Amino acid sequence: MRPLVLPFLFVISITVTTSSHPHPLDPLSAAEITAVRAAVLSSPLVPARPLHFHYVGLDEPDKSEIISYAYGTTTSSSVLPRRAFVIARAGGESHELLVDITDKTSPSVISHAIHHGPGFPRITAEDEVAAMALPHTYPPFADSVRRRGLNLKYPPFIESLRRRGLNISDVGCGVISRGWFGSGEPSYGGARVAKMQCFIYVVGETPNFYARPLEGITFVVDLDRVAIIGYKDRVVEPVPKADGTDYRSDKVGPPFTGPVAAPGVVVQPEGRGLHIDGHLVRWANWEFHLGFDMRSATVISLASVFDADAGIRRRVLYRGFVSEIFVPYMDPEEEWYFRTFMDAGENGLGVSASSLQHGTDCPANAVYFDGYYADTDGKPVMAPDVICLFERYAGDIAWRHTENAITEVRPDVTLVVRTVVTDGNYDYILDWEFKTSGSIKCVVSLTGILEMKATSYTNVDQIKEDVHGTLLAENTIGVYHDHFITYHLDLDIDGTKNSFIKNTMVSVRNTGNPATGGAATARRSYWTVHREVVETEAEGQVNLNDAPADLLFVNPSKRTHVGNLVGYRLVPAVATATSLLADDDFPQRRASYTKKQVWVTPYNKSEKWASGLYTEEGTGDDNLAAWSKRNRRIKDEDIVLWYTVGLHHLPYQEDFPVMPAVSGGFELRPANFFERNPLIRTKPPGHGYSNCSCSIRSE
Ligand SMILES: *[C@@H]1O[C@H](CO)[C@@H](O)[C@H](O)[C@H]1NC(C)=O
Ligand SMILES: *[C@@H]1O[C@H](CO)[C@@H](O)[C@H](O)[C@H]1NC(C)=O
Ligand SMILES: *[C@@H]1O[C@H](CO)[C@@H](O)[C@H](O)[C@H]1NC(C)=O
Ligand SMILES: [Cu+2]
Repeated sequence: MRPLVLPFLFVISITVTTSSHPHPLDPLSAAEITAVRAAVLSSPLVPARPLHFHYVGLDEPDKSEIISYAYGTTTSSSVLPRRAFVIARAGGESHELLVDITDKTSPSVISHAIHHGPGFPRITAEDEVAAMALPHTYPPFADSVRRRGLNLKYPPFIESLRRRGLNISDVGCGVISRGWFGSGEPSYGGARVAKMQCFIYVVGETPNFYARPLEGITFVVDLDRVAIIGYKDRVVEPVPKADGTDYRSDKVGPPFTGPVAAPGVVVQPEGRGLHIDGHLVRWANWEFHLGFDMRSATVISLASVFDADAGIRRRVLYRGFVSEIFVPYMDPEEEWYFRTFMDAGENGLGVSASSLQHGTDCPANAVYFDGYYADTDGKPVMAPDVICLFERYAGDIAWRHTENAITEVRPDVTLVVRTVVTDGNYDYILDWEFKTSGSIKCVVSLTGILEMKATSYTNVDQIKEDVHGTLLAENTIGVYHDHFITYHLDLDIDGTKNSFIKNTMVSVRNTGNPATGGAATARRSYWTVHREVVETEAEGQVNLNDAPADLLFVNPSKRTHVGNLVGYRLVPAVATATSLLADDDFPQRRASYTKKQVWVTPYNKSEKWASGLYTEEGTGDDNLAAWSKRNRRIKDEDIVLWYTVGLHHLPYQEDFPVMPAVSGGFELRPANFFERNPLIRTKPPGHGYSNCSCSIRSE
């Protein structure tokens, strides 16, 4: 669900400077976005106006060129072309353009195509602003609002309406993508269509408009024509009250509770251990490139780890980013059935990235990166402080041992790359944590506001039927839903060609008879490992809940001294839910990849978006599962792991009015990659670690 109040956009003025050549994976700069715009607008290939930009991003050079730039002999990016990929809407069509901006002063469109298949590019903020203005001049809606004001079934509500003298501008409407339901509903002549739902939003009452839905009313809007093409006022429910929905500190307290928190002081007496050169980050034994994209937000590329024992830098991850976030709601009623959001493809995670609050979203020792993207007009927008990086010492232990009189302990200090995506009501905190052990840990934490449905119920004792959610407060249901966060992880373990190995644990019965391979002991059973080197995509799909398995990505041509294949393994953390929807249900067809947490595909530059390039109203014909139907070879190939973190969300009262963060994630952990514990030679810390002048507060 999208915000009714849009963040301020900083449109910056550009001075084109002849700067040094960017890294081939650097996101488009403001000057480059400006050059792309100029090329597209002056191209005779797309004469129709108005022309709206829905996506503008880097079209990176081929992977082989980037690999040789990063690790080979090519030392200058000046030989590599600089290109942008654009999706624009004009004349009722979606246009795909490649723009060469190698020379920013004379950018040129080098290819153009019109998308003829199903689906549309993302809904822009400008689409939403235009649609949101429509209800206020739509007479049937005024009638609906009045109808609710006079509804005698809900006296307290009427009272408050009268006192307030409810005026239609106290109502705000938000755009909701309509999903895709095949021939089960109108096609509206192939128009780009969304729905809208409205909320009571009285300035000064509560900032939490998601808590006060005007239930029962649904608009259908043609986004290109900016026109209402459908309207339904089906049921009248009371609007939940504003009391208790505010979450601002000056409204909820004092008195305040919780620890009398000492402010989070971070002391790094020798400065940050972090080196930043443009978009390249070097920290401890790690090095990587940090990018940003309108659709995926943060992009980690070319992550490599220094192997101190071998004295060389070794490749781990070519590219990692969040490819899609699928959030289907579990209420089949008229106002809710279509709420099956795909946040990256329908809205864009990068354009939804929040400016991080210094000292609270990220600690005091954080450094910040701005993001740049194009607005609908193609002009560059600067999103300040959308990525932060910080070293974290949270009191954890990296390794330790006590034996006789010896104790050795090493603290676990890590580097965190954080982005917060606020897609309307929900906030996703997306962390990439780099550990000196060689692990990369991805954590996604969900917080923010639930999507709530208004109801006449005020107590669970009144409820006899399935209300598809939890009664969170009087007149307020938090509707059941899922979150599926799908990561694109192009692992390049010690090189480009890798294989995927499933090590499944199987129970073995001890026969007690050496003649039949048993051991002549009283032991009845044990487990061992059934090792399978996966040949094709179909075998590479794994549901983690089927059988216990270690999932390994190895370089089949690299071995340790004792002969193990060097590799990394996938260690899932909590949140391994898979979709429970029927395979033939429309939202499931669009997100058919959510029945398995693990997919492995051969690398293909154009297969980036798990839900397909045209996700909005898309049919799933171009999604991860559709590509994988080709059942390509994935053994000893350049392969990509797609991992989906899944959570079934049954709301609880504690999630109201704003929910405490709940997390899921996974870790990519070295597996026979190093010859031994890579932290063995970590220097024990000096006294600084325990230097605290803290004393216990007395009451
Ligand atoms: C509704 O409120 C707005 C803003 O307070 C005001 O400008 C407008 O005249 C009001 N409309 C009616 C019909 O009362
Ligand atoms: C890459 O993927 C796209 C989309 O799935 C497909 O059309 C194309 O044929 C693929 N290319 C190769 C070389 O497999
Ligand atoms: C602790 O920190 C203070 C202030 O930075 C410094 O003066 C002192 O020497 C430190 N003590 C130790 C044991 O490191
Ligand atoms: Cu949720």
